[in-house]
Amino acid sequence: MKLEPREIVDQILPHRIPALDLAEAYAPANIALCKYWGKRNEALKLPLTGSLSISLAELGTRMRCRVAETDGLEINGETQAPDSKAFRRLFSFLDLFREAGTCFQIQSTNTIPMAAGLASSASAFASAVNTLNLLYGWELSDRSRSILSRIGSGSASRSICPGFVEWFCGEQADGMDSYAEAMDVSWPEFRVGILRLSDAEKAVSSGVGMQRTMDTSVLYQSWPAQVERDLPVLREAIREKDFACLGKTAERKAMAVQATMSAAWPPILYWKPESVVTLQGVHRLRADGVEVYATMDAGPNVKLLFLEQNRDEVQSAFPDLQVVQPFGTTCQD
Ligand code: 2P0
Repeated sequence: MKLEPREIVDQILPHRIPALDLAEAYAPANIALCKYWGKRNEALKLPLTGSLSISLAELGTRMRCRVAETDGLEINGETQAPDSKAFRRLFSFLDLFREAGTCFQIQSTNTIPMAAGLASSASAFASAVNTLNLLYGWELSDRSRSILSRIGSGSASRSICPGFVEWFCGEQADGMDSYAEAMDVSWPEFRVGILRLSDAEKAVSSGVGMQRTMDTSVLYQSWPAQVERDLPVLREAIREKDFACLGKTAERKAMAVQATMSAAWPPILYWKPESVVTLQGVHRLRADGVEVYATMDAGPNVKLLFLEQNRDEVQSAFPDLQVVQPFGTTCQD
């Protein structure tokens, strides 16, 4: 069996002839509650474990694609040079879908900072697939779009769906069983707070970071077994709306993934001093009886998990907090 990304894409696409000249679509960013960290196949972005996330409603990427004479990319109104990282990464992904000779002018608008551990690659690749789906008139299922997005960036597989989303690890070599699906749970009181501590681009990309962790961290050996134990706990906590269990499990997973990275060589430390101060602030709030939990990803920013009933206390402790309502509208304070 062929395992080249274009061959896999071929199995999914009905054709490669654009149906429209212009299309536009959106995908939300997502925050992992049980993290994806480690691949079994680099080219197809097949994970070593399953993962589970919450999609961020209005925080994400809107992408507009026009069939044109030449390729071009604008991100948040700024033209990107053809040799820039963002241009090369996006267009090598788009090459999987188009015939040679088809060119695209892309305008991408992010409502989240790029490459600062706030999952902008997830919403970027998922919005690209959603946009191409409209441009080409493919009418692909959520599952197919999740598989295609995953080939761009693993976590993008989860950005196809709203709310709580589980990405199944799968076991097939071609990755056709490694896709994400929304959980059938609505939790209107659930809040994610974003603390934007730094928008600077990270020194070690997620891809490089996870490979180095797998190759050199002695603590990584226990990671797959931990995920196997914690994923069902998290799933059940979401179904039962057991917030304390969800928060504790998610925070422990965030700390555990950082522990695996810290033990890599060279060590990977995405945190900034402000990240530590924030985590200690979360611990203090909890000690005062406020149910708030923290999670972090491949970056210095801290994301808080809490319920609407605790919003005032959390917001007065963290005045810069941007509160997202994953099952409602976004509030910016
Ligand atoms: C996650 N992260 O589950 C984890 C937690 C970062 C830490 O998925 O190599 O940008 O493109 O598949 O998707 C970031 O990884 O990596 C990520 P690639 P991606 O959200």
